Amino acid sequence: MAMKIDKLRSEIENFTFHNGKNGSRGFNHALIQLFGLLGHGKSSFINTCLYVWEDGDFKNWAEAAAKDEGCTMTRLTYPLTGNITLVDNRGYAKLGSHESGEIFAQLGNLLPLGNAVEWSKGFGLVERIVRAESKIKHSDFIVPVFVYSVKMGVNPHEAKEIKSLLLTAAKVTGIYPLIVLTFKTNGSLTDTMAAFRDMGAEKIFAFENYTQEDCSKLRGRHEEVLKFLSEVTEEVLFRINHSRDPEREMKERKQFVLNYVHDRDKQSQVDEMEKQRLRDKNEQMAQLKEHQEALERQKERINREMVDELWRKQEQFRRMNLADQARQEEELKERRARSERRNKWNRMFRQ
Ligand SMILES: Nc1nc2c(ncn2[C@@H]2O[C@H](COP(=O)(O)OP(=O)(O)OP(=O)(O)O)[C@@H](O)[C@H]2O)c(=O)[nH]1
Ligand SMILES: [Mg+2]
Repeated sequence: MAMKIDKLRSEIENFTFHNGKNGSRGFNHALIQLFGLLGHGKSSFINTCLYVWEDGDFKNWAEAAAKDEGCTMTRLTYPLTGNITLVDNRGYAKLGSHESGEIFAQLGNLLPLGNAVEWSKGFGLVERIVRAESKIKHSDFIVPVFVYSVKMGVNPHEAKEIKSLLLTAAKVTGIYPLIVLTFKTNGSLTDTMAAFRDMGAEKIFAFENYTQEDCSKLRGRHEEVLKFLSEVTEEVLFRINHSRDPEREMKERKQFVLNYVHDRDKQSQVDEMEKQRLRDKNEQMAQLKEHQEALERQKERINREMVDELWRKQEQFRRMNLADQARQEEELKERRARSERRNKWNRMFRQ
């Protein structure tokens, strides 16, 4: 079995673009560009590859996060052989078009290596692409590798987003991304594999990454990693054997990414306008409601005032009535007294 590992090793070791049927086509370096969501194990996968390749002690080369969230902020390179380099990347928080503009520019080899990755500021991406032109090595050949954790599972909505991300990545690089599944024993590997197959992925690899806590060398794991790397070299050779005009393809890719960024910016302007319209509408509704409430309050106040007034009038009327009654009683009393006095006089005269 050691034979198999040795064979894979020498395949990777001996890989050079000059093995291409039509020569190197101006390429001399394969960049294995990892991309994917935050904390899915990109840096750990680089550690795993370097650990297997160096075959020494485990080192946290790519500084995989101590916690589950991940932490890479910069696009850093890790040379494997003289011709193959692994490129780590900042993971994105969610699959969204803002972030993918940047990733497509990277995958199209339109941005320089070693720079900080700013997902949220899609603004200025075109300028950065233009400024990077002089720094880009046209001899670099990018192999896209999408890293996804089995632990996370794939729901149908995500599957749709990932599928379109992978397809765009394929358009930009000329290679359908290789899929690296991590955390392979932490969830349903079969379901995740099936989900990626449904998206159209053909090369799917599954790993349990070597980590600081889990780094005792396992032959199976070593072999899987080497198989992955040798697959990358085969993919590259196939691609350069079948590519007609690398320079023209590069130009087309750049145009594609620039169009993508342009469309995305236009879309986000449209979204912004729609949001503003909704905000205006909500504000108008709120004003209308306030107005109605004020009217309602006024109506209530007037009602209350009218009731008060009515009550006051009634009270006044009642009091007037009482006063009248009292006066009448007083008069009656007086009349009685008078007639009594009269009677008294009369009686006195009659006697
Ligand atoms: N058990 C297990 N743990 C893993 C595996 N891959 C990564 N981890 C752990 O998951 C955490 C995140 O891994 P990272 O490699 O930092 O993830 P990342 O994709 O580089 O994250 P960002 O750089 O933020 O995008 C770390 O604690 C790793 O040790 C795996 O296959 N199995
Ligand atoms: Mg990382």
